[in-house]
Amino acid sequence: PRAIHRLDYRPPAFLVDSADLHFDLDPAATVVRSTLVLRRNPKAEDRHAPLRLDGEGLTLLGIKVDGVPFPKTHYTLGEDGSLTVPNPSDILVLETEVRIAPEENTAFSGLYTSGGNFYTQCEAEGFRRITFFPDRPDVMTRFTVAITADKARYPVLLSNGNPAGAGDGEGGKHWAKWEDPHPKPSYLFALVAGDLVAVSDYFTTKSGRDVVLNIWVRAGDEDKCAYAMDSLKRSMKWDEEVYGFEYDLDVFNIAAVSDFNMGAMENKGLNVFNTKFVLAKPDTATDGDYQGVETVIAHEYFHNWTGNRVTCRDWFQLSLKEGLTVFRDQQFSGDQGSRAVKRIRDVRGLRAAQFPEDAGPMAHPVRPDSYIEIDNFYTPTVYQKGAEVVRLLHTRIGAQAFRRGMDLYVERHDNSAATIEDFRAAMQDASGVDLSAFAKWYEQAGTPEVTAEGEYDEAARRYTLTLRQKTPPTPGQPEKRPLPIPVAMGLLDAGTGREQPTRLQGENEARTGTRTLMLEDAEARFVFEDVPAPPVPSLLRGFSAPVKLKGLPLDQLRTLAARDTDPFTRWDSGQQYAAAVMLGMVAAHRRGEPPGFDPALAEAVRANLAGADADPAFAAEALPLPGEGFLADQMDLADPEAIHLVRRHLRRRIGAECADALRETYERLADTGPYSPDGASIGRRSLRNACLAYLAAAGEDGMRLARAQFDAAANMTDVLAALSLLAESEEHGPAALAAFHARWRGDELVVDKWFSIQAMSAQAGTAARVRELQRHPDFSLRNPNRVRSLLGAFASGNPYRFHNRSGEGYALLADAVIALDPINASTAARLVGPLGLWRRQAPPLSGMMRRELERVLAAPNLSKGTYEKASKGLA
Ligand code: HT7
Ligand code: ZN
Repeated sequence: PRAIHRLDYRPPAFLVDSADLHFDLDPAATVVRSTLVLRRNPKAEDRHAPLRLDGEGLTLLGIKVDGVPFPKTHYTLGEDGSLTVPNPSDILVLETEVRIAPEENTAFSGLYTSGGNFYTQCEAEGFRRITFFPDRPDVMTRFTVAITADKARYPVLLSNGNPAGAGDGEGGKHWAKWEDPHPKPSYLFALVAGDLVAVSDYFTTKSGRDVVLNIWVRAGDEDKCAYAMDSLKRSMKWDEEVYGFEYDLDVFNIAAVSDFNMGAMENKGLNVFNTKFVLAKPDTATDGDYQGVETVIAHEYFHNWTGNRVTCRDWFQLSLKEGLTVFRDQQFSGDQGSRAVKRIRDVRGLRAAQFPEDAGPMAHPVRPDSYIEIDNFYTPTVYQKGAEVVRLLHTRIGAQAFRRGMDLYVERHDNSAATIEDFRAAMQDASGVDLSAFAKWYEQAGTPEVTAEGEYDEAARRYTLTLRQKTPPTPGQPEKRPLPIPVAMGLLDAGTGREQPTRLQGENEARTGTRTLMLEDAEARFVFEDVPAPPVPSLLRGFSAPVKLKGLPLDQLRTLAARDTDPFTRWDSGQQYAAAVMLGMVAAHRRGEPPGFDPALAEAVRANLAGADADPAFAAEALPLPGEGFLADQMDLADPEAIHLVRRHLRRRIGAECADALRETYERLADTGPYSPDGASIGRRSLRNACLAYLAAAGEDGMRLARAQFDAAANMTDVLAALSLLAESEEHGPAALAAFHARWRGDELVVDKWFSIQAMSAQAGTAARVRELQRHPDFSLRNPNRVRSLLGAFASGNPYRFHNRSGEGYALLADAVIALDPINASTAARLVGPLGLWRRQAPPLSGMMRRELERVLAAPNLSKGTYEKASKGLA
């Protein structure tokens, strides 16, 4: 397969002023008639270029140009499915009629059926599977859509924009027309049709317009839409208040579908959502699910301005809309509850997914330079690191200038397709700050490592902080340049732990609170004056840059964990301290020595519980030990087994040593009132379940507590927290899992949880169980949620058992990828990822992983996406 390169971008030869589409829906044979008004692009480089329209798997039934049938000799159909007119006139009206088979579309890209209804997914390149079109984001077109379908089977007919008429036709059919007044790229096209019901509400915009809000679901799911609707209304209000962005259509539709490759899609006026991110009620959805609904609803809504009104020039600019929109949804969620806890969770996610990607074979810059399959670049780097880079700009120029920059960006690029440079230029022009050095953050892959070294001169009362940065090489980028790194910081007094005012050499006055140092070169020295005693530096407050901060001594980490004024650094220092201790224990375990125990870890748990009432949500973040993945990332070569055993040993020991305090907190936080997904209630449940996890690790008393919670809990958060603990017990696990399945077998999203819990079990037979579960009547390779819940959870969420010495975990994943690739290549390509990280394991595991990857690569007719992941993994 051929790679596409960023620098090969050329403006499109033709633009499409309008597209009139007509759909005659039928699962086996849908007919799509399209009328495109095309005109040569005045900005095109070649004034005589042919007209080329993308197409894939389309059966051409008819073609006319300017109303006249177009002879076969005047156009060609390419092997890739495209249609080329070698000698077009400069302005033409092209009519095509094609046939497609939505019910055979198992890739869920283009028009497909799910549960008897029709849905589309066009980002990134799905529209070409619906009709012939220049399917690239810089071609922005006004669309009108007419849909005809059997009225009894498909009573609801939806598309983008505003409704523009509906009526009955012949033979039991009916029709509906939709007009979208806003020009948009084809990837934002959407159509949904079927037997759906709406949960409706309305929102009055700041200029006083009423917008109808509908969430379309299958009958029976109406009672699970309230939180999505509430989140949508809060998002609409927030975007008006914080960015001045008002919604621009009369109606905002959301349709939920259970077969979907990703989380959701921001199609103009008709968002399509994975049911996982819409449906929530207390007895079926966990707190995490509620938070997921809020975030994804907000994210897709925010795309209306950052992505839809201003879109991307080409797919290399993907982070222009995704990084910016993730930044916006993070800001929104932070504003809904505790900013600090939200930040901790976001950083935890970044470290769990993006840092390993940046250190692996698929490492790429936030703005990639080339790709084989663009679907492979919807990555944590483009999304989460992209959001961090937007945050860097925000930190550098401040909130007010950032807002002015956003205004300018939209003013300059509304209704057009922009680049990452355009965004940076708007921020620069609005702030007057030279941001050119920040371009490197978009261009350079890899996670920078920052080390700090402090030196105190008692006689001069001077403290010198030296910061150094280094980014390890990544594939295709052996040499790295220094990046501009804002380091938000403060100084604590080492003795009292109190925050000190800071005065840098050359400054007239001392400052109180957090200040930001800019590390712009490989090394920088910062000299602080009037420092009365050796300080403890508190660095990277709020996680002010997406870097790894290394080398703080253990005693300083302990002081920071106990005393820092910045909640992020307080949390992070506790985690870093525990990680350092645990890695020491892992090394001891590998030498065959007994594990030992650092009493400071138990003290930290007790101190945390003693102060938990002030902020239970924060305490819940600080209580658990660092995860197995985080620990593995700190090692030159991971040792998943040793890490797991050390972590288990410590959990048991802390659970036993702190049993009284844990039990007391557990009892005190018992839920009394009705379920509520607000931040404080989530924090309390989360802390209580963290206590339960330690108690269950310590022994049978805790397990009995978990069993009692499992039996009595009235919300899914508490039921699932208990079940995940019981599943580790040979005595309680089988009965609890069977009871859970019997109770929830009719609810797809809950059955997903049942699969995941088993896939993430540390029990010895887990790999065999995962194989067996693939034959369970409820399992299907055709449903992406189910694939992710079983196979994704096993390979990414259970390092201990995935890296089982037998190699059976690797083999089962490779088998699944090979079986899934012909059905749904995009999901298969995502699934293969963990095998590509074989260099992080020691022999013989690394060799076994590599061989499985080779087996995937040797599979006949491999899709280009899976080929790209497997071949880059082996390179
Ligand atoms: N912009 C959306 C991306 C997306 C997608 C990409 C490839 C294949 C299927 C897909 N479904 C949705 C989602 C978002 O980031 O908002
Ligand atoms: Zn997005």
